[in-house]
Amino acid sequence: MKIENVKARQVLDSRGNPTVEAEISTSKDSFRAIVPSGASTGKHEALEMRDGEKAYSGKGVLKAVSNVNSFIAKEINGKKFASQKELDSALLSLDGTENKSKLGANALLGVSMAFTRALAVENNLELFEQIGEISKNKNFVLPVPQLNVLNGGKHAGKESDIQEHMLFPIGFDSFSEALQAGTETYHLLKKKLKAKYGAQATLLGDEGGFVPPIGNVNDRLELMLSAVEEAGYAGKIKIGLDCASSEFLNNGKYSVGEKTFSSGELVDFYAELVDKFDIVSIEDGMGEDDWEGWSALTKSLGEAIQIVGDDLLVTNVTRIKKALAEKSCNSLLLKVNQIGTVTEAIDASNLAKSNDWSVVVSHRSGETEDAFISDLVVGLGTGQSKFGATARSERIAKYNQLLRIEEKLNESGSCVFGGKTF
Ligand code: 2PG
Ligand code: MG
Repeated sequence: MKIENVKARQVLDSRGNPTVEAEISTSKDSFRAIVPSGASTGKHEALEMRDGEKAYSGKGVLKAVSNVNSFIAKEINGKKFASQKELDSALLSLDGTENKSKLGANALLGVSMAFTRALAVENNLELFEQIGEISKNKNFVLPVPQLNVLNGGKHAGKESDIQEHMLFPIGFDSFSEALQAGTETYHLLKKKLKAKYGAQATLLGDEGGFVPPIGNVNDRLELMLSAVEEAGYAGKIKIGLDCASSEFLNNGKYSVGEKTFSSGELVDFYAELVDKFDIVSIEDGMGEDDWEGWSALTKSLGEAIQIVGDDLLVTNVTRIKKALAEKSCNSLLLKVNQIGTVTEAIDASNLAKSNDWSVVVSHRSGETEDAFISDLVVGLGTGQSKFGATARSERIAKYNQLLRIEEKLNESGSCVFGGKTF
């Protein structure tokens, strides 16, 4: 496929921060993609290039945009690329650094995702089918949606706190039923919060979850479970946490709310929570470089629940290999912008899957209308997504695209739902 032209522009994300949109033209059409952006960013992620100048308080991305319009355009305009890998290899050698610090992972990723869209149309495929081709996966699977209904930590302006409290609707036969049950529970939770704490408690955080004034994680989980029960889904909707614990780790100590824990004490704290509540998954329970803590956590809970590595792994094959060797976790959180190209993200997913880990395809807290990750999760067939609560259009765009894909797969009689059991 020949790329006639590539260009980029600065657009805004769901927090009103600038981000990169890339656009590739081929003989068939023009194809766009927008890059997401995190807040509780892992320190080992590929570099997100920001201008650091006056505009948008330093958050402008005009340098990354200009890297697409100059360096990348010069390299790929008018050239033919036979595969995703060929294009991404060209981008990687153009950048030439380990963490994409020359051109910016945000410059590379926009072009890489727009190319996948162009390739799909060139091959007369849906985007999820094209991703299946690239990743050599033939089993398209609709994911169990992890719904982040209570926001904390950096997504809610509270640093020493668990970041995400999620509903896991696992006891259902289809994605749309799971989405409905999760959404009904989300609405019921809103009612309960309003009745108990007033309307203020139902304001939304960055990922569409509520930010109630409930300091204690036990109280929050109790409230969630009571909403699950009242909605009529006891046992069918479980609970998951993303602790994002690097954010509350200081000088080797973890502070959650009023309490301070050593690494070992934190493992015991989680074990108690798992015991008390219906928790099936803990993400970033330990800090991004606390390898010992991760191994201890997985040793203690890894047989019973999913232990997900996000900031620990940063969708990076080298870190995943280390985590496999050290038995640090049993699940990969997959974020395309942590690594910077579609090919590398797919390699990370395939490595995790081939080692019997589960894989959760994830949004960022700063998102846009681009629903690429919906096709990604189905195309990779990983069976789990983390796209936030069912509110705010940047999250809903993903859920609605999953509903369209579900309809399509149902029509062909090949719709499968749900991931590896945990
Ligand atoms: C996370 C993500 C997404 P952020 O920690 O998993 O929920 O948050 O994009 O802010 O890193
Ligand atoms: Mg996380």
